[in-house]
Amino acid sequence: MQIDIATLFPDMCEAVLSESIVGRARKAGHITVNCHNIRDYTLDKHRRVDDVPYGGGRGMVMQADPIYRCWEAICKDRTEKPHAIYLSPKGAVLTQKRAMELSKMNELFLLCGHYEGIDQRVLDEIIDEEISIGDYVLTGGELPALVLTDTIARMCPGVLPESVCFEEESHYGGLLEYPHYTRPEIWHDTTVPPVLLSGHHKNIADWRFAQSLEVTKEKRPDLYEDYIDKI
Ligand code: 4GS
Repeated sequence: MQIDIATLFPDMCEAVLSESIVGRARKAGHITVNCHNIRDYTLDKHRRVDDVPYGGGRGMVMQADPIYRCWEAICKDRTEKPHAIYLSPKGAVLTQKRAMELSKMNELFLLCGHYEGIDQRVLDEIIDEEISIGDYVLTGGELPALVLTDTIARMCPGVLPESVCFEEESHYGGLLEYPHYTRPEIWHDTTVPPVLLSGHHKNIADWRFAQSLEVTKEKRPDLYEDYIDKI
């Protein structure tokens, strides 16, 4: 998987992507993530990348050309055109299912917007898909691009030690996760559920599945109904 992120804040993206599991996966070569500064592609002598909106109104709009030239530069050394995603509240809300599908693609281009938005013409020309990370408004598309990169990265081969790591977690398979416990056995007068100390693998698996059902029914009745309808 190769992900190219076009942003006005490459250092912000790089800082997040250099740490923890994603940072390790990049160093080990399991995934390639490059952050590109859109400002490097402006032809303006003052390095401007935005201007006032036609038709008036508040704020600034990101210009088409620097974004297009950034996209062109990325495409030039690729064999196939990357699947281009614009992170925006107008997009379809991100789900585990879509993230899983995207993790099977070879090359992704993630475009981060700022200010009031981006000149529609460049979006119409290069963008294949718009994705939102939720129904709320942020100051920029960087955090959404990082969220998307993180969830995709963990499903790429070699990134997590075993595939069970992501298959057992919340939203994978449509249920929320069962609760976890670790040492000590008694903490603040509360003991660990005895079945977890039994060493009986079948009983433990059954208990965890029952907990998953219960937690999902309680916290996310919408997911629970979907799950029940499918079985
Ligand atoms: C989101 C979101 C977002 C919208 C970017 C206002 C700056 C901002 N992007 N999911 N302009 N939610 N973007 O809020 O993806």
